[in-house]
Amino acid sequence: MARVFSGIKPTGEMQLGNFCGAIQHWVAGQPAPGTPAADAGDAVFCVVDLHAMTVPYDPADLRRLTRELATLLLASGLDEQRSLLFIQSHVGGIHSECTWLLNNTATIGELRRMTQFKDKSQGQESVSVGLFNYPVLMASDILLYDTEEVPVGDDQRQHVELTRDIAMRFNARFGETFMIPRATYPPSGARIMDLQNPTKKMSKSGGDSPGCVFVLDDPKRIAKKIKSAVTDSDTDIRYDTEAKPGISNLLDLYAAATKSTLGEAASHFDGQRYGDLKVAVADAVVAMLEPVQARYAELSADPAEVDRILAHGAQRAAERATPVLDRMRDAVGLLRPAIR
Ligand code: AQP
Repeated sequence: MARVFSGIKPTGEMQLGNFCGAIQHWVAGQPAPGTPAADAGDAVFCVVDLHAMTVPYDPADLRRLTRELATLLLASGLDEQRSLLFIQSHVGGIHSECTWLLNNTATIGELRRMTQFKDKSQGQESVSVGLFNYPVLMASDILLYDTEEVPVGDDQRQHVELTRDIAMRFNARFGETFMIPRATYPPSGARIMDLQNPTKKMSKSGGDSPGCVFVLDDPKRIAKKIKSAVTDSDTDIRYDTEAKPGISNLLDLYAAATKSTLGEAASHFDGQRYGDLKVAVADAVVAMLEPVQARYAELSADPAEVDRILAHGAQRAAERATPVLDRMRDAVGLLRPAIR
C-alpha cells in the first residue's frame, strides 16, 4: 500500500465538502483490517491545528474544534489499528523545524502565486506571515512522513504541486532526502459547492449558513438546507458545471453519498424533477451521516479514550518523523550534538 498523508484544519466544524472530498476517502483507503502491525500506519492523518492559526481565530474555539474534529474523524471510521491519527501541534517542534529548513528552499515568488493565499488575504487590512508561509508548513507535514500519496480535494491541488517542487529542489541541492509525493483526487466529491452559491466551494470557516451542511447538523436541518439549494429555471437534470452548477453539485453529492459514479447518478434522475432530486439527495446525505453522528455521540461521552488514541498517535508520529528530520539536518549541514 502507498504511504498516504492528509490533514484537516480546525477552522470550523467539519462540513459536507470535507467529508465527501476527503474524509470518506481517507476511511476507505485505510489498510485492510488485519494488516500486519508493521504496515499499519502507512495511512497518516492529522488535525492541522497550526494551520488554523494563520487567519484570525479565537483560542477557546481552536481547542474545542481540534478535539471535535479529531473525535469526528474517529467517528467517521479512522481506526487506530489501521491508521495513524494525531494533532499537528503534538509534534509541533518537528513540523516547525522542518518548515524552517524548507523556508530556505521555497521562494517568495512561488508562495505569492498560491490562489488560496490570494483569496484569504484579499480585502484584509493586515495579513500574517503565517498565512503566507502556510504552504511550506503543509509541505513539511507531507514530507516528514515519506508520503507517496496525498488524497485531497481539488482546492489543495496547487499546494501539493508546490510541495513536490520544494522537495525536488531540496533533493537536487542537498542530495536525495525526500520521497516525491503526488496528489490523488476522489472519483466524486472533489469539489462540493456552497448550496446557496454553487460557484463557490463549500467551506467550514464561513460559520453556519444555509449553503453549508455540517456533518453534525441534525437530519432535519440537513434536509432543509439541501431542499433550499439554489438550482436554475430549467427542468433538465444533467451534469454540466458551467451551465448548471447547482444541479451538478447536487449530483456530485448524490454520487458521493450513494457511492455511485456521476454517470450513474445522472441517469438515475433522467426525466425526474428538481424536487425529486433534492429529496433523494437529502435522504442519501442523512443516511450517510446518521451512523457517523451516532458514533460521535458515543465517543464524545468517553473523552479519555480519545485522549489515549491521540497521545498514542503523537508518539508514533514523532517516531516516524524524527528520522526524516535528522536526514534533513544532516543534508543541510547542521552539526549533530555529541550526546543525543
Ligand atoms: N468543498 C469541498 N469539496 C471537496 N473537498 C473539500 N475539502 C475542503 N472543502 C472541500 C477538502 O477537505 C480536506 C480538508 O480541508 P482543510 O480543512 O484542510 O482546508 P480547506 O480545503 O480550506 O477546507 P475548508 O472547509 O474550506 O476550510 P476553510 O474554510 O478554513 O478554508 C482537504 O483535502 C480539502 O481538499
